[in-house]
Amino acid sequence: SAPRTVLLTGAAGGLGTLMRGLLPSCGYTLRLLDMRPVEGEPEALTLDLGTADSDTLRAAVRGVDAIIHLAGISLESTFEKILDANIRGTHALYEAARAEGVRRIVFASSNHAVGFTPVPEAGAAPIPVHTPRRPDTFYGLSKSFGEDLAQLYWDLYGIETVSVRIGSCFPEPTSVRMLSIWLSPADGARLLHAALTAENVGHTVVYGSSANTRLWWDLGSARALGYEPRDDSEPYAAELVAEHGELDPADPDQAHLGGHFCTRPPIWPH
Ligand code: NAI
Ligand code: 15L
Repeated sequence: SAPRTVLLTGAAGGLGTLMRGLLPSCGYTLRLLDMRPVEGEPEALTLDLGTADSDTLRAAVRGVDAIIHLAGISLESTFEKILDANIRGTHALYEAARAEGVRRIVFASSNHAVGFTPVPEAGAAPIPVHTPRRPDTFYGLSKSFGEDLAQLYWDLYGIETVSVRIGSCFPEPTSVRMLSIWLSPADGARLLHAALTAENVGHTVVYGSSANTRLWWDLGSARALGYEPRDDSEPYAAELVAEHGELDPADPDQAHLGGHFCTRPPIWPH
C-alpha cells in the first residue's frame, strides 16, 4: 500500500522547508527531523544523525511507511565533518530503518556524485544514470557512498531506495548552469511523490530535474517511476545568458556537470 506517514530528515533546510510546504497536499503526514530546530514546528525531532545513539534513531523512524532523507552537509566541508554527517549519519539512518522494518527510502543524492563528468556537447546523447561516478568533492563522494549503501541495503535486506541525483532545487534558476539542471520545487514534490509510490523500485538511481530545454542528463529512469515534470527553466534563459553569457566548455569552472564545485567548491557554513 502507498506510504502515508513519512519521516523527512533535513526538514529545517532549504529543500526540506520547500518540501514540507508541498508534500502534505499529496496526502502525506510528515514527521520532521533535523539537527537544528525546525521553525514553527515544535514537535520536530532535533537530533544529529551522525552521533545519535541507535535507540534514539530507532524511535525516530518507528512506525513510518517511508523516509525522505535530505539531512546532511549540502556543500563541501572537511572530510571529517562529511564523514560524520553524511556517511555515518546515512548509515545510522539505514540501520535504524532496517531494525524497525521501514521498507522505502528516498535518498537525496546529488549531481556532484558525477560532478566531474564533462558537460555533453550540443547534440550529444544525454548523460545516462549508469555513467561512471566521478565525485567532484568529499561532498560528492559522500553521495556516491550513499548510493552504494542504498544498493547494499536492497541486496542484503530488501529495503528499497530511490537515489535522486538532484540538480539544483531552488525557487528559480540563478545561473546559466542551473538552466540545465534546475528542479522546480513543484517538480521536486512530484518526483518525491513518484519515488515514494512507484512499485518494485529495488534500488533505482534517477536524475532530479525539471524538463529543461537545456537538460544534460537522461530523465528516463525518473519518468519510469511515474514522474512527469511540468516545468522548464527556459523562460529564465534570456535574462541569465544576457547577464553571464553562454557556458564556455574551455573554462574549467564550466566544463563539468559539477560546475565550480570542480574548481572552487562552496564550503558549508555551519
Ligand atoms: P541545507 O543545507 O539547506 O539543509 C540540510 C539540512 O540537514 C540542514 O537543515 C541541516 O541542519 C541538516 N543536517 C545536516 N547535518 C545533519 C545531521 N548530522 N543530522 C541531522 N540533520 C543534519 O541543504 P538543502 O539544499 O536543503 O539540501 C537537502 C539535501 O538535498 C542535502 O542532502 C543535499 O546534499 C541534497 N541536495 C540538494 C540540492 C539542492 O538543490 N537543494 C542539490 C543536490 C542535493
Ligand atoms: C548540491 O548538491 C547542493 O546541495 C546545492 O546547494 C546546489 O549547490 C546544487 O548541488 C548545485 O549543483 O547547484
